[in-house]
Amino acid sequence: MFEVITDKMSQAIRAMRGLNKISEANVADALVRVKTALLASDVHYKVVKEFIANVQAKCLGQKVVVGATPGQQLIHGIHSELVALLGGESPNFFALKPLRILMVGLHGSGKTTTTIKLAAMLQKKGYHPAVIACDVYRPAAIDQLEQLAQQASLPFYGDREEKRAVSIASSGLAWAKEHSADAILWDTAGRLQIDDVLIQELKDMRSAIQPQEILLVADSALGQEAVNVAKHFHEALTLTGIVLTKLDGDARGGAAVSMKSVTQVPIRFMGTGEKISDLEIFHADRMAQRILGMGDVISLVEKAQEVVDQQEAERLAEKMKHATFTLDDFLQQMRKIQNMGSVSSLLQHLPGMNSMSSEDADKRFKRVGAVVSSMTLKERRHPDIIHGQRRVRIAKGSGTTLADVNSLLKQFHYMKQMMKKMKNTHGRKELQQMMAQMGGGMTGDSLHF
Ligand SMILES: Nc1nc2c(ncn2[C@@H]2O[C@H](COP(=O)(O)OP(=O)(O)OP(=O)(O)O)[C@@H](O)[C@H]2O)c(=O)[nH]1
Ligand SMILES: [Mg+2]
Repeated sequence: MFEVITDKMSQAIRAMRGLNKISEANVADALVRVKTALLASDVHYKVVKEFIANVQAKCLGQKVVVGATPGQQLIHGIHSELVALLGGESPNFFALKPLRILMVGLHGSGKTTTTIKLAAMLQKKGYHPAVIACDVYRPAAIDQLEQLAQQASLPFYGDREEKRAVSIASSGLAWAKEHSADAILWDTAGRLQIDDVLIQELKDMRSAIQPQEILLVADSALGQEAVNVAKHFHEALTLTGIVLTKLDGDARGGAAVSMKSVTQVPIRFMGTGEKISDLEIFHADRMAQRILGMGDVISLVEKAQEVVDQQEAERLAEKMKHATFTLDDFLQQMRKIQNMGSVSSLLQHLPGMNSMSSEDADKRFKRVGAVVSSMTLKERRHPDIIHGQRRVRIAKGSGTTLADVNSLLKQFHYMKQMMKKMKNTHGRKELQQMMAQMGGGMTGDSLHF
């Protein structure tokens, strides 16, 4: 996802890490790379200009905070500016009931697919959705929506005799109300480009159905053009949100970054594949982290969830409650992480670790395994007894150094402390947090075996 912007921005960010002073000259210097990265990713030039000016103003006026290096502080400034650019925190989309949603967008942007994806998501959130086919132009458009609705077991309304989209929109509304739907989605026709006829039709539909949400579905590969498309649709219809589609493709990421800032319309969802489940809620902060290569601990947790089964989760949660989680369990978790696939791909999700080569990562994980394996059963269950001579023996036995052993124990101790704080939460949630903390705990000094 967004490889160009991610690669270039993370390169720019890496170069900043070592910065030991914030002065006008070296901030400007560092920001030249950021600027180039954004422009190369198709971010609109006006957006780039404003972004750089904001970061500069923010960073230069700031004193260096104790505990942070100037480089880190600059990165932090860029991150928060990027979050703001991507839209910050949006209000909860799922707060209203009933909810009427009009889906609009250019031809082939993914309206029909997204209508179904979103309806399916609403169903998961406890709504009773229904979808209404209002594309009367493209042959087979109605069939496409009907088939997808069937696949997702969603109520569907269409009228193949009626040629006026507005009439279908209205009769669909009445039908959906009769069927007690509390989230109604209208799929509409696309055009190759915005034209007056399309806009008038959408305006008429808007008057007829009074939607609370008008979502623009936009292909993220549109690049610079995305900004104009969003602007036009917004001027004509007053959009309430944007859905970016095809993020799984080779989009550079510029569209995402520019659209919100030019229109002030929040990005609400992102399509990440062709399957009905491939729709995610858009989070500006997670996307900013991803783009900057700072990793996304949350996706790591989600990935981890797929591997750790429910039973195991409950067993571990129980252990955590009593803080009897041992080094044995720790080792098992490490192995699970390894089994989740390439360690390096997982590490990309951890802050500060994405620059580590897969070789490095695998070596480090192996080292952890070796250290724990060199402990006796008793030591693994009661790590508190591992003092002086035992540490030396373990280091020798595992072919590591005393510092490696100390570091691992420190990290484990940190995890246990985190667990104690989590006594009140439950099962799977606890495990999620633990996995996230594991990520966080490994990123500090203690990681450097
Ligand atoms: N890979 C990928 N493909 C997608 C995504 N969203 C939609 N598509 C595909 O894009 C193509 C067009 O999607 P549609 O939903 O038919 O687009 P539309 O806007 O309704 O198109 P028209 O009705 O012709 O205007 C289909 O092949 C979809 O499977 C996505 O997030 N990722
Ligand atoms: Mg369609």
